[in-house]
Amino acid sequence: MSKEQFVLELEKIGAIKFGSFTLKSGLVSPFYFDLRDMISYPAILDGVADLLVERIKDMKFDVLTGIPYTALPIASLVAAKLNKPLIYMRKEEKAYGTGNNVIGKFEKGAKCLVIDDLITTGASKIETAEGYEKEGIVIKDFVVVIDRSANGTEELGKQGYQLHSLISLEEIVQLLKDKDLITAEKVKEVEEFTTSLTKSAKKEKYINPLTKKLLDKMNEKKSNLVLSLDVTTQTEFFGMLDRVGDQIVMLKTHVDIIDDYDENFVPKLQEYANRQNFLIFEDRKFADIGNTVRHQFRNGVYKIADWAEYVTVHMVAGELILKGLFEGIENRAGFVLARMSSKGNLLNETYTRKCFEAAKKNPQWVAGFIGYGNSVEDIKRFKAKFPGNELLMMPGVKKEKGSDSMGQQYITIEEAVGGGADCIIVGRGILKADDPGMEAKLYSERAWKAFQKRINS
Ligand code: S5P
Repeated sequence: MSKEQFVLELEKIGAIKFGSFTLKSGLVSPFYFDLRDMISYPAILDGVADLLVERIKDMKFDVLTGIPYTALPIASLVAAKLNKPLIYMRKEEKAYGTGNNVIGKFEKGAKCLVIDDLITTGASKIETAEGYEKEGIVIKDFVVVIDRSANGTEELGKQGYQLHSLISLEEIVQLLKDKDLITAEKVKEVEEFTTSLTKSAKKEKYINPLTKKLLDKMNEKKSNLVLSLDVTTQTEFFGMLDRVGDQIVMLKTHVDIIDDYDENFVPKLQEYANRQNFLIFEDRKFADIGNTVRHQFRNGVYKIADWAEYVTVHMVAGELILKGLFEGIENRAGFVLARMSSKGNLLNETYTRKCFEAAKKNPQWVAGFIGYGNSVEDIKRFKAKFPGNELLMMPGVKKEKGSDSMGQQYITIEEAVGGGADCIIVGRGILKADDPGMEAKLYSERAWKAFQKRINS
């Protein structure tokens, strides 16, 4: 089957349609592609498998996969035709044990070629690659049947992947126009639609005022060190601030662990913040329904909203938690916990992606993400998926890699910042040092140097 015949067959079975379609994102698209039903037409399935074989037969790879569900049967046929082993990834991550997320036989370090039906933004491809990479499989190339993306090649390229496609949207449009299957008007509509997508993909991104405030303070103080002041008395708290406050850009508190908290605590903290020139971030990790977090933030003993400009927010209750927290108040924003540093935490890739989607929809309430990665590469990939200009705040940082006995994991200052952390959040690395003042200076200088190096490269 030729490429042209294949496109005409797809049109006949309704897998490619031109009209007016409302997408999940709310955008109205002049075309709609859905290759799911193709498997029920043996001649078409065989035809596309032959075309893919032709496209990839000279590429170097050890195993082949297809992204479930649509591309998996296609990849099976291609693998059989090429006499290559097939593997695939469970759609749901196994909740227990290690590994076994990949079905099929492969050697560690095997090079895998990934087949998919379509590409729109490239985000799900990157997620797939990360899943395989975790299992020791190397991904470099993706082959899609139809490329309908505005900038998929660039997006994958940024992550070091190469995109190959059988047919582009433009080719399909041209062919159907030549056969008088779509009108010139429709062709124009498609062109306008794709141009506007490309433009919006490149549009200047919004900066949250509190993101900017933190960036400005970092530059002013030449520090990207956030101190996590996890001590339990006011004497220890302010005693430690006397020694380290000048080195930090921001102070992270857990106000509820102070045994002798009283009405003097907040005014004193504010006086220190003014004098030592740092911002205040209460790590309250809100996680309840909107109405409850609104009270937890604004009322009660601590009245956090009165004094903490930044707070941490879990997304487990859904994105309306942001409305509950921040609606109607000025100059407050959240750091969304998109990944955690603790061993065995339940935040998986899908959850992380949902955090990004929530932030994208509510940029006025999100200053950044809390996140952790276990290597420079891992952090880079994570950071590349941030929807806008949010900052990456990274806990689990020490001078040396390691862990504690209660699940905390640590990477080094240079790995954290080199990978993409904008601020490092450090507690015990400084608090437990013989000379916390000197130690804070050392952390601050090393983190700032690594930050300058990354920004300038
Ligand atoms: O995933 C996370 C998120 C946070 S905010 N892992 C963390 O460790 N934190 C916080 O960072 C944690 O609550 C603690 O206050 C700090 C790390 O402290 P350290 O003593 O381990 O450096």
